Amino acid sequence: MKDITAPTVEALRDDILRHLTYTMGKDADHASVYDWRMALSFALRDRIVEPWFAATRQTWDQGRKRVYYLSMEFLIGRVLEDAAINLGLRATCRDAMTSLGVDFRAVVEDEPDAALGNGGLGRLAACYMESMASLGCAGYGYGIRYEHGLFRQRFEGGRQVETPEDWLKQRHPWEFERPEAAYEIGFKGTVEKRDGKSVWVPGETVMAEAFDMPVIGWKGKWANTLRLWSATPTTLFDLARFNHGDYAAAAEPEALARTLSRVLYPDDTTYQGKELRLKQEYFLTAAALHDIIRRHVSGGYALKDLPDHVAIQMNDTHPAIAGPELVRILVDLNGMSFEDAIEITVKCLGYTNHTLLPEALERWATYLMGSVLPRHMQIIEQIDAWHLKNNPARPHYVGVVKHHEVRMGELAFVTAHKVNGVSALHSELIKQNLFPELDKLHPGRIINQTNGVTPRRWLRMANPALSRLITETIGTGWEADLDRLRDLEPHVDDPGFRTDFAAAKRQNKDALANWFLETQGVKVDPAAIFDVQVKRIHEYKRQLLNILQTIAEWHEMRNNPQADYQPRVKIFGGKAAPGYHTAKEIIRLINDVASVVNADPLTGDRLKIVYPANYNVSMAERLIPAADLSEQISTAGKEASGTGNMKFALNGALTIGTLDGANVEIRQEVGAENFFLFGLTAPEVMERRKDPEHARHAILASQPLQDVLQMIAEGRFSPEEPERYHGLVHNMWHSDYFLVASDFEAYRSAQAQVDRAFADPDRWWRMAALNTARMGFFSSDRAIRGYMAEIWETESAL
Ligand code: 26V
Repeated sequence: MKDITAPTVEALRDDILRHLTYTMGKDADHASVYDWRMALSFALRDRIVEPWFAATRQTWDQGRKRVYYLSMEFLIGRVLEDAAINLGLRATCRDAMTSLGVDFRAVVEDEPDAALGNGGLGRLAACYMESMASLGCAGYGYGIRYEHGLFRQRFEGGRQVETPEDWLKQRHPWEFERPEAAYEIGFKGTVEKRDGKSVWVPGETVMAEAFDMPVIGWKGKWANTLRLWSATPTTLFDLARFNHGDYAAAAEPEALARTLSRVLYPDDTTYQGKELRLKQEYFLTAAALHDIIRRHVSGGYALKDLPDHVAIQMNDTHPAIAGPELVRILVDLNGMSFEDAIEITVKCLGYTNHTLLPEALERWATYLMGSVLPRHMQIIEQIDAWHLKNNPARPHYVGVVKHHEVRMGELAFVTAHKVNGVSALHSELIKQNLFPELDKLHPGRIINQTNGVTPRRWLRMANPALSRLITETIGTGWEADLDRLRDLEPHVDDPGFRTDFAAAKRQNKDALANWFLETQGVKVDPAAIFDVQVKRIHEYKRQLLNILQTIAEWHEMRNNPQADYQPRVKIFGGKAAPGYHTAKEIIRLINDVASVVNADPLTGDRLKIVYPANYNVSMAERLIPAADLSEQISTAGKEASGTGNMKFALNGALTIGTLDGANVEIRQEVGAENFFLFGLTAPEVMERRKDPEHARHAILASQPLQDVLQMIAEGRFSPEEPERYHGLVHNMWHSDYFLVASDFEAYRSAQAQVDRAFADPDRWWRMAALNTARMGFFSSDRAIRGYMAEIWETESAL
């Protein structure tokens, strides 16, 4: 085993050359970066297969309980370097490539991101897969192998333009096709009664075909599987129609099926009752459940013992049809009683809620559910009735089916034994605001599991400079035991350590500044504060607050050029949902302001704005290690947790933020004195909204904000179309639901505190290093241990 996971540079080089020759059919003289990447990926992949088989074998032999993580999104990003890191082979890979005359970084960066997710929810699923593998938690991820991941973003005249993403145009070397693992999935049709039993006769069917990706844990001690389903037609071709010359119609069954796994829905803002989305959700869930049951039965176990062997986690409500589907499998296909089936179902299922935004909560019209999944609609009614019968105190307005809609949150709640929020604040708000009645009927069912991020990818891989310093200072082992970062604490009083810490940050900032120059054509001062806000563009995340404050700062610099300003680079990144008009206006405003500010000789290097297009996992890996300041400024009560906030603080950025999501816990951990807090709290937000004139009052109380809004309204940043932002400005005065105006002055003074702290390097680098030292809690290993103990009732195999 040892020589498999720890080859010499020469041995790895031989493997690479062998794959280049025999897998890629290329000789070294004519190989492209792509060929080298494939050859290296296959050479590395060979070394994952053994531990992967070993883990699978051990799980079977020991009859281990398996965890199944069902998610419509897995935002994996690149795989090659992460695999190399976890196998302990990054340096070996680099040296092997160098010895072949190939630039390792160029090879790594040639890999397209697997962007099978929108944002936080999908990236969390990817971090959790990595932690489960690192902890030896036997598990599978189940998702969809979208042919096209999240759209690519370009800017044209400052506006977002979307183009399709095409990660599978090239071969993805990390997947194994499994034609033998295929299931027929039905839709529509009718429900018939035969001998008193319900039989669903689908009107449409597709095949779900499996593609497996190994997920290798830290040091290669364990590996799990991410199984992604691809839709293929059950009948390939309508030969009769083809022979009649009707070629388009002949290909219809194929086109219909492939549509199912064609694209990821790019909208995580507003729920829309789209039939295709419901079909995707059922497609994933049904394929996963059939696979789970087949594995259980082939292990020789009885269906009644399912909860002893199987834990299924629903990542938000997207796979919440799992409850009805499992009941259907047990009752209709296996003759179990409904009472027994629902009991087993509840014991197996867990539900994680990721949002309180009412517009993002899934509800399906009963007519749509009844038409796409007629048998499931009956079972949903039955589950609702069963729940009411067992809970006669349930208020009349509470239920799974209400006003001709199926509420997926309520369905997930009543079919799960545990429901969890993703930060302490969020979990409290679930109890108080989202499911207060169900919480009373089922005390203890709602629990908290604060999110976490994998330190392997987000510190060790993304930030080699800081990782090296950490290892030099406290030794190895922190990657798998992040609480050990606390050992850094005594060193923050050592000026030499602080200098080294600052130097590591500077190295990352220099690299980012070069990248900005090369790719964005913007020259920035690497000594300036790198102030970063990267995340999906949403009104509640308040990128608008950030850009309005930036304008105010610029205005002040121009009016008072002598004053002592800390130079700043304001960095933005993120995509807007294609149909989210306001978010797209905010993007355009940021770009318009950047054009004006960046060209202003009066402010010059003291203020720059950079907004590189197409923010994704790989760009996050570049930006986060180079950040000084992390913007986490959502309206309190709206951000369920945030995970970017954790990645920044772990990498030694200070946070400017509201008391929202996991910011609350981050501040507790790193210390209030090492966090720039501002803004209304969640209860204050509710209170403030009761004043219908809150926006006008707040604007009138701030001269700088009035000036900023006036500049925008006059077309200062859109001279060719002065009225471009009249809608935005009007909304600020007359609605401002997300309380940008109410928090504006508090935000501005917090930014002034940032300036003062940055002007004192001793103080700043002490604070920054303390952030890194105290972020151990936010490892996804801690989070997964919590899920294992409190939801999945399973133990590590290591
Ligand atoms: C909703 C929908 C609606 C249908 C179309 C596709 C789609 C995709 C995603 C969503 C919900 C997104 C919810 C989400 O991403 N929540 C984020 O979850 C993170 C991980 O828990 C958390 O850190 C963020 O605060 C939270 O916004």
